[in-house]
Formats: sequence, structure tokens, C-alpha cells
Amino acid sequence: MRTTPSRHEPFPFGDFGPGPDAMLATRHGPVDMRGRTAVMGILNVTPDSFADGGRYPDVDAAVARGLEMARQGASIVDVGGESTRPGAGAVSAAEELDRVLPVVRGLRQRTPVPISIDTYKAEVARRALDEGADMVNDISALRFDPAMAGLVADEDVPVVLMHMQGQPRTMQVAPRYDDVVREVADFLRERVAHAVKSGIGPERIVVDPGIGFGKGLEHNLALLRYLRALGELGRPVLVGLSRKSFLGRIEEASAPAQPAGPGGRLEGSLAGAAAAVLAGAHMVRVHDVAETLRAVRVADAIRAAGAARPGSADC
Ligand code: 7PJ
Repeated sequence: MRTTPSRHEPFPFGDFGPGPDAMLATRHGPVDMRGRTAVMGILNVTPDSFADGGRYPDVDAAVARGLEMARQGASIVDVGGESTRPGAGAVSAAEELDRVLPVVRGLRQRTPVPISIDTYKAEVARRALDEGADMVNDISALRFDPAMAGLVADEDVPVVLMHMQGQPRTMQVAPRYDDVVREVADFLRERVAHAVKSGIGPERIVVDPGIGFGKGLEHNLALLRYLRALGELGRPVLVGLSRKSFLGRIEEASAPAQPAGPGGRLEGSLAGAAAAVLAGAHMVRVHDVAETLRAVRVADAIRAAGAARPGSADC
């Protein structure tokens, strides 16, 4: 990340922008985030995911949805078989494998799009990588399964390290921070160090503040507002806020008569994605790939316009 101060502040968030190394090499080609925000499409293969649960009960439908997201321009398709929404119970590795493996296999046969496996279980990650998945999205940042760090190191694949306070089942009960931005940055710095010590190449690592994972509304908003603080870690930043409940809380506060369910949070999700990009995100994890791409390309263009301003850091 560039840290050069500019003579003119190009944006209230300060100077920002993906550094020259905002690239992620995968077995199916690079994910290039230099000046273009990457969009990771969410493919939940669970009966209970809160935003689109039950919509992909069979393998063919899930694969078709993954292919559609790839066609729409997703840089990565993220396949997950265990819901981590607040209060959700854990599922066994066997159950998770039953859900995700046929979908990873089906996608791999039909598209070269990089596939990410959303799991904190090393066994699930290993089998998915064997079926042709390209990277691991671990919401526990290598903490829940002691075998995960070694697996990612041995397989030499990219990994997303996400912040979470507590455990999925209880994380929203009473999230507490003194300085949420500092604490999340410190946590991620420690997890990056742990990953590197475990043999994972630093260039393989993506960091994620974990919006909604053990965070109240004000914590989520502060992390987005000061996302730039994560730039000091020197790694691409992924933000997942698509259809999350804090968007509904904002909406309810302004229009209490019409509480929005998860499916009704598209506009809020797009606004959040654009704001995240202008605050320094390199990748966004979303349900609505086509719509999000149209939104973040505008944010990308606004961010790039800093280069045309005399005295800005890009000149
Ligand atoms: C995230 C995730 C996120 C990463 C989920 C949902 C809840 N992985 N998995 N970041 N959220 N890396 O999609 O609403 O924010 S599950």
C-alpha cells in the first residue's frame, strides 16, 4: 500500500489505492486487484444460510449459480457448506463435504474461474483443494483447526484470514472493544505473522475485518470508515458486507415502517461496497455479482481520478 501523503487530500478518507503487489496468484491464473476491485461471488450450499438458504438445494442449481456468477464477472467463486450466521450451529466435516464437494467438482469441470472454499476445517479444505479449488477462506484465521495452517502452507494456495470476536454461535451476544479498528488490525497482524511462521507465503495472504462477526453496528461502521488502517498490513483487504444485518438496522432506523429482510438489502449492500472500495478494499465478497461490479467500477474510477490531480500522490 502507498502511504505517501498528498498535498491535497483527494478524499476525506485520505490517500489510498491498491499497491503494485495487489495481485493474488492462483492455480487458475492471477486475481488482479491493481486499480480494479475484485468481486468474490458467494455460493452458499447450505439449507440454512440466512441470505439465500434453501435456494440451491441440489448440486446442478448450485453449479449453475456459480457459473452465472463467473459469467457476470466474479473473480473468485466462494463455495461454503456451513452457515456461520449468528446463532448457527456447527455441522460435521462429513456433512459439509457432502454439500460442497459435488459443487466444487461440478464447477471445476465447467469453468476456469478461481474457486475458494469457505471453511475452517482442514479436512474440508484439503478435499476441496483436491477437487480443484484454488484457495481457502477461513473465517477463523487458522485458529479453529490446528491442521489448517500446515495444509495451506503445503498446498501453497492463497488464504483469507478473517477477524472474528468469539465463536459464530455466540459472537453477537455482547461484542466489546475499546478500539475496534486497532484491535482488529492487531489481531490480523498477529494472524499474518502466525501464517508466515507456519510456512505460508506472505504474498498468498488476504486480510478481512470480518464485518458482522462479533461486532455491533458501531463496530462495523468504524471498521468500514477506517478501513485504511488495515492497509498498514501490506496485504490485500477483503470486505464482506453483502446483505448483512447491520444494513437492515441502518435502514430500519431511517424507515422503521418497512424493515428490510436479507433479500431487500441490495441497495445498502451496493452503497457499502462502493464505500469500502473508496476506503481501501481490494476485494468484496457479495451475493449480487453483476450489480456490485457496476457499483464498484464507479468507485474504482473515482479512486483512480486522484492520479489526475496536481500534487496528488500519484503525480
Ligand atoms: C464472510 C465470510 C466475510 C469472509 C461469511 C455472510 C456470512 N468470509 N463468510 N468474510 N461472511 N472472508 O456471508 O453473510 O465477511 S458468512
